[in-house]
Amino acid sequence: MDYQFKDIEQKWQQFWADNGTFKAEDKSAKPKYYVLDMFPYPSGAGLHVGHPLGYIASDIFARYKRLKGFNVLHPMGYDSFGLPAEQYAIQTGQHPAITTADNIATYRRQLDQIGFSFDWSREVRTSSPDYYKWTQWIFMQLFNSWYNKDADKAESIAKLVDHFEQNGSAGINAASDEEILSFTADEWKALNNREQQSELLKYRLTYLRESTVNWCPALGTVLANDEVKDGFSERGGYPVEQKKMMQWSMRITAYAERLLQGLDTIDWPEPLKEMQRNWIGKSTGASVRFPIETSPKSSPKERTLEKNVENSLSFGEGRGEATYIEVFTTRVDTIFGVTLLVIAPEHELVPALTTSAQKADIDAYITQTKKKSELDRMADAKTVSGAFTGSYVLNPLNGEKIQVWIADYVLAGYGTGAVMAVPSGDQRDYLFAKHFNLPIISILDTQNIETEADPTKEGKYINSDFMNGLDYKEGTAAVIAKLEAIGAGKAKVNFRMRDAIFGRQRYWGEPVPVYFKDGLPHLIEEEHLPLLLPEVDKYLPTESGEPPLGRAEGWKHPEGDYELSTMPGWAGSSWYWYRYMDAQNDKEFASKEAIAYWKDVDLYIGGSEHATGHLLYSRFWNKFLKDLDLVVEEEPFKKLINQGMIQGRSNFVYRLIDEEGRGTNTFVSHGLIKEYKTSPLHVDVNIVENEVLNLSKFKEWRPEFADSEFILENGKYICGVEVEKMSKSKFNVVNPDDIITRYGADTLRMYEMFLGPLEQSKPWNTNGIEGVFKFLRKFWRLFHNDAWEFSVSGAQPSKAELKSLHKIIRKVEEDIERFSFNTSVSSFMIAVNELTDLKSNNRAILQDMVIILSSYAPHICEELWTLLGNPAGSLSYAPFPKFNSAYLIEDEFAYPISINGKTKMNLSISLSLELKDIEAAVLANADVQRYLDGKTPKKVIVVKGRIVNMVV
Ligand code: ANZ
Repeated sequence: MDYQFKDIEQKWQQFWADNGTFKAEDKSAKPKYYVLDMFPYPSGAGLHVGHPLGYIASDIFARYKRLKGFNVLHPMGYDSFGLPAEQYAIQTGQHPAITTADNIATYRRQLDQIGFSFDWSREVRTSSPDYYKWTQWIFMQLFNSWYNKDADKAESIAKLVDHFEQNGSAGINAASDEEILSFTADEWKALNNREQQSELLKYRLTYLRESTVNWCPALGTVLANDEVKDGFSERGGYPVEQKKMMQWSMRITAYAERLLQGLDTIDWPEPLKEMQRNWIGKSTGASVRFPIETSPKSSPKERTLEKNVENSLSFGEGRGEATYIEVFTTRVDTIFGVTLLVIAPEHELVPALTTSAQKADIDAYITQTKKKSELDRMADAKTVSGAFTGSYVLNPLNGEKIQVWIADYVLAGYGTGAVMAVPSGDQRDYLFAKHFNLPIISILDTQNIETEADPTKEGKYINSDFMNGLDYKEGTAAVIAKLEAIGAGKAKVNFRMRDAIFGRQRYWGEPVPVYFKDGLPHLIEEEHLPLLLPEVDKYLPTESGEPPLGRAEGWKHPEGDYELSTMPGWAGSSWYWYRYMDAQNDKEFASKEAIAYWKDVDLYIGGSEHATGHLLYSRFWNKFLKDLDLVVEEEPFKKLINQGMIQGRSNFVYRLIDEEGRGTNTFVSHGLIKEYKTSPLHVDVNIVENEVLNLSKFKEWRPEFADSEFILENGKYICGVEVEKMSKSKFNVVNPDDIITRYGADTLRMYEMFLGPLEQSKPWNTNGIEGVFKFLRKFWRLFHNDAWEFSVSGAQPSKAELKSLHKIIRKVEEDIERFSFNTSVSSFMIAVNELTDLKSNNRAILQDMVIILSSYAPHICEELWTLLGNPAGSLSYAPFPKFNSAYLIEDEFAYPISINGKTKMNLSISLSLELKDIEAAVLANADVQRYLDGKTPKKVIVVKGRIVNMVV
């Protein structure tokens, strides 16, 4: 029979489903291997050909690992909470759970058609209560934990309370809010429950606090930084503004250092690691307190400097009126070059520092700043602007009086929101000082004031008695020591990363398992998990502006109101790989045994758009679960690969424009558009083949084109082509279903790999798909005779056959181990061509070929495998053929045999023969004898491995 891909593929997909062929074992003598895909959000549009790219690669790898004797876990599920289903619900009133279930059904049908070897018995859906029960449970563990910096891990809040009861706050080194109290054990016990709870909130790893958030009025929700691009929401492109709100946050900053260190232990693409490093943004420097000059009368000369600093720094420490401005600097060695202090316009001390004379200036400047986004503020390095507050601080080391300014280049959210400006050390500070005519002091003896100070190169510090002669490192250490001695500063590591907002004012997400009593949050009882998402009449905020959960009737905890915001999109995806290990467990998020066995993900494939969102949050939750001894590995994903995007290949038609500039219903073929006035129009790529427009389909495509006319070239309408993002609006979306209907899933799988290196982005281009289809048919042909009857021979394989086979064994093994899937496809084609040329139908050879090809094209291989007489379904666990290098050794050479300088023929002779034996073999050959025509050569010249020449 000819290659009937449709029947074959349906048959095997059914077989795999019925027999649970890819069910992973939870206990096995085999080594484990965990291959994970980033699970999809099931959108209404279904899968396009770009989506399966990574899934195909991971499936090839998973299947290959099974052949290599591993117990492979290769699961799939759905990240099914999220905004699109809810937006749709708002428009149509349809419950998001229904939309989501429908979309999942479509995804599942599409995925099944591609022949993936997923273990569907472990499917997860983040929106299903038996899943989000555990997301809520993890939230509760975070609420019940704090970060002990001395132990460098999370510990239970109960332990912290014990410590407070016995020792007060002394001896606690926590990652906490800034404004924590110091107290004795007695003082702690004297606090009422409310006071204690609000203090503990400053330590919890998930906590409530007022924060400035990205508020998107159109979406009615708060967005994470990575969901905002250039001041607009990534989804939908709506404007985003800054707003202060009470918000749940996750204290990810506690893990900043571990998140950074961990990157050195994992095999991820370097650019991705670099993005995480930048996001974490570690800076090593110092914090320095500049005393505010409180009374203009007391000049530093009247009091000793130390006294002065001490007085202002110790006065009212921590509470009441501020007496100093704290800056963060990475260049504390430049402290003697500080000639002004610049604070962010939003800095909390601005009102207190502004003198009445300067008030108008400062107010005007603040108004102007509000119009700029943070991004604009950082990007705009050239325009200098700022306003003087009228107040001064003192340099803590030399008592110099320093003006305090506000300027928008200083960001409120970074460091302390205040900068010690060193015009001779920093370019922005220099421009600022120049513009406002402020003093500039060199800090190095070699320095011209216009050059940036670089003490790492040359020059000696000046303007300081104790730094003279020191190098950069020593100078920095000396300044810090001085500052520490007078309590005016200390070494400090600063991170750019902020705590992560953990709440959305939306419906379709996990309810936060918290209720409020006396204004304080309390966890619900664990036995009441999951806290189910309640029904609401509409998916909109309430009249009073509360989130949609505020509409749920009778939804109330006996002791108080439930939290009304839901968890953000990243909650469910921050731990899902553990659920696959033990997806049905209703006692634990996964059993200890399952976690001890599967441990971590060996290979994770997904898009690079998750570089700082999902991949950072997942690492954070993983480290937290590790601290609680709930999981065994510090990092969740050992190796990660980002697959490239498949771009759309758009086609265009060209509408003829008439003299009045109006569009006509005539379309000009692409090669002729220079001769006419036309305007381009996207056309559905599905009615174009090899750039030729199907005219009748075009007329049917849209009613307005029904009687369109065409100006053709060579009788055809040729379309224009451009590579763009694959999107509905560009009519360039290619649905895998259509490809499968025409060519089958095996062709689709191989073709997607054939398009190019996995990591690279590349346009979808069906022009070469026929070639892949023909290859599979040719492979099928090897097993069949001319009458398309299955026919293989049991003969001993020839050397040439073995050589072809072992070349491909080695190539595919090397390629897959390097994740170079595209290069294998062309090697398969070469091997099949070689075997075809050799007229090979050798069972031993072909059976091994079937195993090698099966991870790429599983359906055709299953069919051939059973035709070869093997038990159905056993292919997936057959041993991958062993490469034997002996078959590749070139042991013969085809000598050109020439007589009187003319090559007559080639003759294969073993390379191990000596010269006289070669000569004998040549002369004994019947064909050579024929050429010699009975004559004996006068001379025979043999060059080993090159040529045999005879003179007759
Ligand atoms: C004095 C100085 C002298 C500085 C010098 C630099 C060069 P990174 O590496 O990004 O951490 N800075 C501190 N807080 C800031 C804020 N909120 N907004 C804008 N700039 C801020 O950079 C730290 C440096 O950026 C700090 O070191 C501070 O300027 C500035 F020759 O202090 B430096």
